[in-house]
Amino acid sequence: MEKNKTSAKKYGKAIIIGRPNTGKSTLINTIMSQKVSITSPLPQTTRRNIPVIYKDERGEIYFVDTPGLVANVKDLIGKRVNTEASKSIGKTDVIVMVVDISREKNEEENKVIGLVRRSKAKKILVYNKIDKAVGSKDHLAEYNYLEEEFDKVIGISAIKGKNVKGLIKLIFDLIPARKKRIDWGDDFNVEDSKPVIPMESKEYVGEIIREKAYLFLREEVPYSLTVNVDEIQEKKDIIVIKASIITTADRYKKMIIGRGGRKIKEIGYNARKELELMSQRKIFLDLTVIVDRHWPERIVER
Ligand SMILES: Nc1nc2c(ncn2[C@@H]2O[C@H](COP(=O)(O)OP(=O)(O)OP(=O)(O)O)[C@@H](O)[C@H]2O)c(=O)[nH]1
Ligand SMILES: [Mg+2]
Repeated sequence: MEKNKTSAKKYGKAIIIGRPNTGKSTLINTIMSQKVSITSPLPQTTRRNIPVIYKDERGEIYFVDTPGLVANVKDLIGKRVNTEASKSIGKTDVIVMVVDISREKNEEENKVIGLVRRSKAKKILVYNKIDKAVGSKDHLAEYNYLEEEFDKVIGISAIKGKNVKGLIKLIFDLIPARKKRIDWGDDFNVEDSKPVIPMESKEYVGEIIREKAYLFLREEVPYSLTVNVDEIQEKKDIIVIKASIITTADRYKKMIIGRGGRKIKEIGYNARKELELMSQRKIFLDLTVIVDRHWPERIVER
């Protein structure tokens, strides 16, 4: 009995794509029941592909959360973000395309659909934010024409968790039954029932700080910044983290620091709180702001 069950398990890969801000990272966090990918109300929050493994009695799904595809690429970050999303599309079993039905469709969707068309993978169209857009307020009609290109269609609320279980079932249904577990590589320890955060902790801590910066800064500033964690020091009863927010100009630095240091304090306080909650440890966060006009040119491929 047990043996049969094991051989019927499914192992496959699903990538989550869509234009910026449709709720891809929120969805991945809900699926994993923990924060693995940062989210914010601003487009282009995710900057690189974030892989995670979902595991239950049915098998394993290797998910990749991708940066939202942008239509008019003007800057280096935008370019990089598009390349990241596109390169993830190869060799996947399932493509999960997330649209935000509370917003009008635009040319970014065309870019996404262009990519989807090129793939032979199974395809699921996800209508997200059904909690927000109901009845006359939604833009569902603008997306309906896409349905014929997809194997399955489902409406969900990533933030409320509505229908997310249903979506996971659809993914398992579309994953081919394989005889053997796939070796996902060294990044993952799937024997552990807890999902593994596949980032170096420095990177992950940096992402949490970046998320809080996005949250508390005015719109144009976030795109000019990146976060570098210089040091994580484990002491007996405290973890000391030294990090810098790197931005491209003095005026941004001023805005990040804020009057009397209020902004940076707010960012630091909230990042620290979240890190303490996650690690169940006391944390000292030493946050500085530096100007480096050239940081966007220096992002290296991972
Ligand atoms: N009302 C509502 N808001 C949602 C839902 N899912 C996500 N959001 C919000 O939409 C915004 C964008 O969410 P993200 O998960 O960061 O979107 P994303 O697609 O990962 O964006 P990029 O990484 O920029 O491509 C955030 O403010 C979320 O809280 C949902 O189901 N309902
Ligand atoms: Mg995202």
